[in-house]
Amino acid sequence: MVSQIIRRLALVPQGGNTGLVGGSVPVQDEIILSLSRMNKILSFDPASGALVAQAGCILQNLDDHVAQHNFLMPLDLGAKGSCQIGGNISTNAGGLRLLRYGPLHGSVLGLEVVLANGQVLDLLRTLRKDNTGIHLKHLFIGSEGTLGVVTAVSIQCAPRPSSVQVVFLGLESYAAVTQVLSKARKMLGEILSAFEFLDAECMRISTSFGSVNPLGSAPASDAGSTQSGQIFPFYALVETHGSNGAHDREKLDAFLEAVMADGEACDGTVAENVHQASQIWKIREGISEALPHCGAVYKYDVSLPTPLMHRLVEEVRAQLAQWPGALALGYGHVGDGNLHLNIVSPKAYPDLKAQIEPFVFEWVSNANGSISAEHGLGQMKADAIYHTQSPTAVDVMRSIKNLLDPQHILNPYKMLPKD
Ligand code: FAD
Ligand code: 2HG
Ligand code: ZN
Repeated sequence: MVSQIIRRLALVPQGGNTGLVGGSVPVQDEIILSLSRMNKILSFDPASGALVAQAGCILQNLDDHVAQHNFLMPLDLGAKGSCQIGGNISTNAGGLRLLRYGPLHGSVLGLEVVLANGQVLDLLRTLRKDNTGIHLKHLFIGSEGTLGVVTAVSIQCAPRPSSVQVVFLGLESYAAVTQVLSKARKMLGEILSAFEFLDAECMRISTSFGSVNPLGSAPASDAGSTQSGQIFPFYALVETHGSNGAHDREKLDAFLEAVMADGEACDGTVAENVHQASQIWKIREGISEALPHCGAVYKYDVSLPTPLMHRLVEEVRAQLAQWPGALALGYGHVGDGNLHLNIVSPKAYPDLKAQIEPFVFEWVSNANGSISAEHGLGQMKADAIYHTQSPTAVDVMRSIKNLLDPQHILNPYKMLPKD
């Protein structure tokens, strides 16, 4: 670190390199600082659920560790087998169960961070409550390695649910998705742990590359089949986490009866075992990995008022006719108002991005949404920050950057726009 200050060598902190906005990839000649060998679990307190670990620990390994004590990591995402907890914190990753366990700003108890001047900022406490001054840890959650290198983390884990139920529903319209969401919130209440949606295009692509549609003609256990049977315009994946199987199932059955009786869901299936539950999750989690098989992929990760989420996909779709083969598809964390709009195209059209991207960003901005809900800005979206943040807010961000990293050696060219 000291020689870096003298020589002003820039570096890019890199975790699992699963980020989707190029944050962990050098732009010029920056040195990659891999955290992979900082992979030790330092402590776990089964009384409080506080886990302390080095930043390079893989999320799945941490979850496996706390599972031995009947606890669960408070975040989960499709990249859990490779992403690292330091990367999760630096991107403020959202994921599949934010609806239930909240954002990392709530569950991170403390951090150890190496600053640009080489000092170690030790904030690695395990206290739930600590109002002694400014909460500095929050500066590093979601700042994408631009303010410091996270080297260790203390995080509040949640009790592992003894009862997990997973339901998959076929729906006729996006309006039905939002109606089913409100019913799930009301009728499942405290046990609701995830509410995800996908449209028909996502289902087609996910089932073409290994996932099986449990509402199609192929049996749910027939892994690897590409037979998807009837495709509904929309699907919802609803999950509950609870502590009493009989009670949770009763609530779930009442919810299913209501959504069927009111005509909001056309068809549905409840996972009867862990294998079926993971087959259903595979359809949802497999979308992102299936997309590159279709050719070029353009990714947008936006926050929008829930009722508007799929309208954006439809408006983008209407504009794609000029690029043969290009398709827009929508899915995501509808329970958090987070849409993943992806455009896939058999070949990369240079003008597609140039024309569609400003349209998407303006649309989101006019709807008071965010142009990056959970993936961050990295190098791909940094210049779009003004669609969501005011010039004053960006100025304050720059001042913080200049204070903590006056030489701009930590992940330069990322997150903040060019001057
Ligand atoms: P990297 O990609 O290595 O780095 C990401 C950023 O964090 C970079 O700017 C990097 O410089 C910085 N960084 C990494 N480690 C440190 C550190 N120790 N200190 C300081 N800075 C650091 N994201 C979601 O939010 N929700 C999802 O549901 C989700 N699902 C995904 C599914 C798939 C299949 C894939 C491929 C990605 C998904 N992502 C998701 C995106 C990605 O997995 C997350 O952003 C993840 O948190 C990145 O972790 P990482 O360790 O791979 O970080
Ligand atoms: C997900 O929720 C991830 O699956 C990835 O955030 C989203 O690839 C994407 O667009
Ligand atoms: Zn996501």
